[in-house]
Amino acid sequence: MAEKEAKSIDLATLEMIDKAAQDGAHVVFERAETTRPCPIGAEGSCCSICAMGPCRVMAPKGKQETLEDRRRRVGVCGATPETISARNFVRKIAAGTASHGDHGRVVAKFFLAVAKGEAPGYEIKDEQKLLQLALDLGVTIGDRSNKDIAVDIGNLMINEFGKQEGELLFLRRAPLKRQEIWRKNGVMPRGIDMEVAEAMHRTHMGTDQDYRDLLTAGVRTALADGWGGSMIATELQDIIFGTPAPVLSSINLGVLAEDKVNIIIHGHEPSLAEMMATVCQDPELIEYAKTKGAKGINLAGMCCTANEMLMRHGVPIAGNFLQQELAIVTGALEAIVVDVQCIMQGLVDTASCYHTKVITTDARAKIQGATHMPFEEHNAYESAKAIVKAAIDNYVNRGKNVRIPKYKQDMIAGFSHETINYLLGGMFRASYRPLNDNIINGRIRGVAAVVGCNNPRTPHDASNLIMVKELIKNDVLVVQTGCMAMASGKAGLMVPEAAKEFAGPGLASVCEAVGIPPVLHVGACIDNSRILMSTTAMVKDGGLGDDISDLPVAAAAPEWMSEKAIAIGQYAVGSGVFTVFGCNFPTTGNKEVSDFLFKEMEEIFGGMWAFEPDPLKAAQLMIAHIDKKRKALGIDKARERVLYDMAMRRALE
Ligand code: SF4
Ligand code: MSK
Repeated sequence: MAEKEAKSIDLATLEMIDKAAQDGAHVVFERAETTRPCPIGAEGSCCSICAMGPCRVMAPKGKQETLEDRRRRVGVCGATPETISARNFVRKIAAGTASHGDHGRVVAKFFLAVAKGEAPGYEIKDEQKLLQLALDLGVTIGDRSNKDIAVDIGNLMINEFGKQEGELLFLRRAPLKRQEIWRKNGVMPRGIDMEVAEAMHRTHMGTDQDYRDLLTAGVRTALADGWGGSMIATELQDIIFGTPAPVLSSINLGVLAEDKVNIIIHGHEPSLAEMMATVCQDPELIEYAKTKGAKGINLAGMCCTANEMLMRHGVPIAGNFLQQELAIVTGALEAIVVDVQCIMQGLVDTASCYHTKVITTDARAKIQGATHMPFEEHNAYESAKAIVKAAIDNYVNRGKNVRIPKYKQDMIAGFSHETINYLLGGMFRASYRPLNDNIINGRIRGVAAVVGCNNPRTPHDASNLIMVKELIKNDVLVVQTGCMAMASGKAGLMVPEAAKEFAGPGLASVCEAVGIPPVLHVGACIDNSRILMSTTAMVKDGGLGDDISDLPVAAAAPEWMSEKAIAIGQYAVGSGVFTVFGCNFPTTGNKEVSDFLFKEMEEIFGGMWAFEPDPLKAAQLMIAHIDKKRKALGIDKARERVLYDMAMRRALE
């Protein structure tokens, strides 16, 4: 059992790992055992960017290095371990920024098509947000039609990708002090694509070879993700698909249905998934499913496409990143329909043991052995219908080897920045004032963002659970995105009752008064941009300093694995947030580079990285940072006073 628990704390996952072994199906948990990480690459000490290498520049373990040895510990070109480590780190940032940016670009083009009426079946759903965005961007409203306003916004947003000079438009949303810090340090991103291209150029053999300069430039690249590509994707998706509001749903492999055609949507970009949700309600297709012996069609999600569909429509979630192959192992999945990012190629091999069809839909993400059924936005309904029909046709191939774990858990999601505003302040005076007040009076100690992926190098979902429970127990309100949000959802932390059971008395009293869980689901990975907006709103509402770095907030990615996570971490730190990563860290082989990230960045940007694989210790680091900020704001005493509040005493009793 102990060996099993080292893989996951999720019972549905453990049950399916066993079934996979019985069925002879290969899954990620097994591959993580047979394919061990390369220790040189893991610590960032390998360079493979030119054909004179790869060059390995690890420090000798356990012995003092002579100056001469240190001089010789360089790549063939003479690149120092610092340059190699920083280059590797910045390349991850560039890849992450490119991924979120490319997502944002596709959304911006799609938005423009919707605005022009060239994407039948889609429309502008959130007109209020459209007008708010027009105001933010300086787009004339007057008596113009929403369509004309949206066309202007679409063009402005597309322009953000190819812009050659100036500053990204959303950067002006940040607190003024933050903008000054960015300008002073020359890290205001100009155009999103340009920042990615420049990062790739800087890290090419023989270009930027000063690790501090590389890592500082990496901030500019990353800001082009958080305040650029990701924010564009979030904002425009909200306008065309609807801004999330609280919604009840359920999560884990138990959401799959024994007697229906099961379809999972997996990946990150929601345009197709939105149409899939509509098509699965089509009476003609439901009838068609019945002709094949099924009772209906059951749509569920995986990874961030799931988060998008959960947040806006309450579509249930089958699981997070490490569960994608296990959904196939149930034997009850007719099709797994994928778009981009975080899709394991292993799906195809797992599917070869069952009847599941792996269907790719995006021209940028095909998989050998999968069926490609392109999603055409101009013909969206028919594209989605063809995919759903293929899944229905596959129902008759479902074998007898079916076992759906019984585990599923209720959860509430849909906590967009706007929703939090309304919930706290009310419809007519939406604001973060009540949150700020509760932080100042000490009922809420601070706010922590716990985000990111799963990683089979650490027990699935375990670090998240330990960290989040420790935070809320200490009155820290937790906001989550990505696969970590799903881990908390599965563990029952995203229902209002969790406040009473798991939160400290101060946080619990606020959650009970507002009717929210102590752990808020904010969305997909790109929706970390919502957290940037929330922190900005906290600054602007007053009483907590004049910059994001003054706030009693912290961030973490305890089970990260993706390059996107590094980009997110760097833009969080570059925005002034203390950010702890667990599992492993890609610069541990180099003290100078790690010192820059873990220490020097705080002096420059007010935020810094930390690496702590023990989730309990990591949570305590976050709490200590929050307390440090409370002290600097002079509100640490307020927290002591609250311990003597009668309501708090009653709660304690
Ligand atoms: Fe080696 Fe330098 Fe080439 Fe990197 S760039 S592989 S360190 S020779
Ligand atoms: S899906 S990036 S595994 S959070 Fe966004 Fe999950 Fe990480 Fe992919």
